[in-house]
Order: sequence, then C-alpha cells, then structure tokens
Amino acid sequence: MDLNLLAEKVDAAALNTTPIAQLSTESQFSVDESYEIQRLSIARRLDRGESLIGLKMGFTSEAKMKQMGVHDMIWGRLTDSMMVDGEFDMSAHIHPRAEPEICFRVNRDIRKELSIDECKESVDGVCAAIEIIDSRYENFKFSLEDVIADNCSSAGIILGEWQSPGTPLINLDMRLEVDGISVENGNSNAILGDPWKSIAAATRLAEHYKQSIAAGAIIMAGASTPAVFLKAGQRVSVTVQTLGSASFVTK
Ligand code: OOG
Ligand code: MG
Repeated sequence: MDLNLLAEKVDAAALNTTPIAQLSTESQFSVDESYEIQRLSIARRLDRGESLIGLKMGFTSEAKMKQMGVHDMIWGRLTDSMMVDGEFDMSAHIHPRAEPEICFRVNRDIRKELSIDECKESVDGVCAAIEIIDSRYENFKFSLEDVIADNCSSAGIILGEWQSPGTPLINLDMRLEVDGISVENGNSNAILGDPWKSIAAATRLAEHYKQSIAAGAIIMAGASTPAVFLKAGQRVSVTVQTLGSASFVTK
C-alpha cells in the first residue's frame, strides 16, 4: 500500500473542498500507518510553505467520543494556515463544526513524555480557544484510522487572550454560543478530568511518534462538548469561566 498516495488523497480533499470516501473502505492500514499518512499529508502542506505551530489532542472527552463514535485519544498537527483571524471562510471548507477548547503554549523544546508537574513548568500561557474541525470524509463519518490519517479533522483555531499558566483549570464552565445563544455547555473537567492531563498525554504521544514540540508551540487540549455545525453569517464564541473568551464570525 502506498501511504503517500493516501496522504495525497486527504490533502487534495482539503485543498479542493471536496469530500472523499473513507480511506479505510479501499485500503487497510494500522493506527501507526495512519499517523504516517498524517505526517506525509502535513509534509505536503509544509512543502507549500505552511509552518508547524503545534499539536492538538482529540477525543479527550466522553462527549466527543460519543458524538463521533471513536473511543481512543488521537493527536494531530497544527499549521499557521489554520489560525483564524476573526473571520472564517466557509466556502474554503466542506462541513465545518466548532467546539470549545483550552489551549496551552509551551516555553521550551519538548522531546519526551513529561509528568503533569513538568508540563506545568514547560507552559507559559493558557487560554480559552475554539477549534474548527472539518472532516475531509463524506458525511463527517470515519474510523479511528481514517480520522488520524485526516489529521484529526483539523481546520481552524481561534485563541483568546493568553493567561498565566497558574490559572486554575479545574471545574470551569465552558460555553459555546452562536449569535449570542448558548448551544453547548461543558466543563473543563470533561477533558480527561483535568486539561493538564491532555498536555501530558500530548508529550507521551509526541515522543512515541518522534514528533518534537518546539518552544512557542501551542497544544489544544480537546473539546469538552460535542461540536456544532457552522453556517455563513454566524458569530461564534466560547467563554471559559475565569479564563476568558474567544470568538470569530463565519462568512
Ligand atoms: C475529530 C477531532 C476531535 C476533539 O477536540 O476531540 C477533536 C473530529 O471530531 O472530527 O478535535
Ligand atoms: Mg478539537
């Protein structure tokens, strides 16, 4: 099986805004191979001039695992082209959804698994965040291997103001609003019981897959609630109790 060819397929689906059948319907590949497909598809983006800005964790909450029917933690790579500056272009995406998250910024190069205490020393900022996910698969349906190969549906990131890494993250309400109406309500404890655990898991997985995390990189901890589909002309915001808020509009 040509993993490069599969990487090209998911990459082209995103580039052409055209959904594809799940890769697993035609080829069988392992979880390790799906991470290799992901690496190869991101390499194509880097070749086009994008740069790696960090990592994201996925399926770190029960709510997300239940919504998507996938029951293992996953991680993906974030590039600078995914940063959303206020306005998100719906026409360049297939069927995007938004979800409430917490984001961390690391202050040193990380090459190995860290304990939670070591993570706390290796982070210099934390903020409220929104992730926009946009599966490249038809009907937003996939297996664990498919979604990993598709870089965990990564499409957009919106960050709030950076806060001190000492800001307590336990038991914070996380609210997702569309046009001022609350559409999802979650709690930071839904993220592995403590969002810091997601950062520790990111360092473990990054070490396992030989992906270093550079000083200044960001790590998204994973959504605390199900994701909601977006339409053009909406204002979307996430507010995390005591941590702040992030928002954008769709066009
Ligand atoms: C996969 C990405 C999951 C999260 O925060 O749990 C994720 C998807 O739901 O399409 O980003
Ligand atoms: Mg997410």
